[in-house]
Amino acid sequence: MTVLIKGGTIVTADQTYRADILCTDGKIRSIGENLDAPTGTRTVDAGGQYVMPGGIDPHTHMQLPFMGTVAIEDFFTGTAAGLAGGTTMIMDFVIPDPQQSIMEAYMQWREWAEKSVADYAFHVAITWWDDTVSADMETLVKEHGVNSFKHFMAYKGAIMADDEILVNSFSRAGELGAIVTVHAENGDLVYRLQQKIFDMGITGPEGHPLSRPPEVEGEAANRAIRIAEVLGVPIYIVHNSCRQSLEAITRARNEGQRVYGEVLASHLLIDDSVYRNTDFDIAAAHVMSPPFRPKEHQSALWHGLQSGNLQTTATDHCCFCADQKGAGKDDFRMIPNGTAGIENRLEVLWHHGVSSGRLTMNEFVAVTSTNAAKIFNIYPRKGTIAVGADADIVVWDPEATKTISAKTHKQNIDYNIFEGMEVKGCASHTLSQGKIVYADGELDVERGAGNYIEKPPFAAYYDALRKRAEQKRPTAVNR
Ligand code: DUC
Ligand code: ZN
Ligand code: ZN
Repeated sequence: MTVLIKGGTIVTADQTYRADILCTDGKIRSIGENLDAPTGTRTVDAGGQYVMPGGIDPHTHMQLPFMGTVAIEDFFTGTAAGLAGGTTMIMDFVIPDPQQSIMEAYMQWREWAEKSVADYAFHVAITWWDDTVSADMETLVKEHGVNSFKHFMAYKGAIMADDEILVNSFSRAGELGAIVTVHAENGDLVYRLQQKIFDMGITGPEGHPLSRPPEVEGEAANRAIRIAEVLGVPIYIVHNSCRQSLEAITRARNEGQRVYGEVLASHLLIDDSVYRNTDFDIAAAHVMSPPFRPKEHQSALWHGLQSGNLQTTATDHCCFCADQKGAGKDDFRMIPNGTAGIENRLEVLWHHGVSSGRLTMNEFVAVTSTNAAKIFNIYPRKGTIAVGADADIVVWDPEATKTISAKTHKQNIDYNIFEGMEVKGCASHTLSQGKIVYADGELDVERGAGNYIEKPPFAAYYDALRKRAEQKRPTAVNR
């Protein structure tokens, strides 16, 4: 398919300019004024609209087996919902059970993801440790395009990585030229607090945030950052929800450490009052970890994005319906953790970020697409509008308005955490691999059309690190 996007204003992370874009064979072939199109070309009229790189959501969990159930949004429905909101690529997580071969788990997730309608990549979680895990990490980096390993510092007794696992895995990731990522919450503290709160008779969803205060997140973020510092490995902290973890990141970045931080659109916009809703289904629908926080944390997180100490936005899209959440009716510890948002991330961030003056349009592109592509080393194939880049593009109508609702969303979940939010600025068209897959409210997707995107290791970062280490090594002269 050849597609001409005509008359729009291109917005990338560093430029805003008027030009047409011609896409063929999945790539951006030319960019210029008044481009001619070969016969048979489909034209998208982008007059009065912005043309931006498609969103990259670096944090999703499609069809994740978790807490005794399975997230009901699968790779097909989830990537389709993403396209409807202008997100053209996801990075999902392979999460092996403890003692399960990580290679076997990776193959399982690859198979599940074959039905994706948009491009995808994987982070692989390290949930246990032995020599086979170490060897499989090497195979994943060298033969399968995995350059990021995830560690859950929470979920004690299940997938939690303790300090010994963190040290072993971070060290191995460094040898392989990979980046490490963490879910930062002190799992031992969470476990203790959950027990205490439950024993006090607080059994409903309001117990969830009480058992995971910001301090447990700040402590874990700081610990992971310092372990990464000692071992000389770059680190990415997922879903920062509070001032404490942002401060840990900011401090380390000010010291020159390669530390990156992600924030969820939901943590920027939703506060902890949702857990005090007396309707169990509504309160439980918001149970995710880390939990939503008191409002003052939202301002801190916006400031983190504005200052560049947080670089990416994500959703942690992980869908459980009311009947699944009901498993924790009498015990908040049993409520499956997860909320949705892949379809709405761009529009809520545009409305509350760009329209409110918190972010420029270019910063919006950076935090929804470009920075994730750069941090995970797939730039400029993804994350920008440039000749030769993948034709993953969103045409954005800044005048379109909508009221977000579970009644109309395409996500496979019975609740929308942004229910009733009115937004101005929405995707009018989405192109994935140069094909128009979403236009004026309708999806036109093909099961299995999504490609697996390999993420190469970080040669440049590790070269720089080696040079620094050599310079610091004592010699006969300066000893
Ligand atoms: N947090 C969630 O809320 N769901 C999935 C995993 C996670 O860390
Ligand atoms: Zn997490
Ligand atoms: Zn997650």
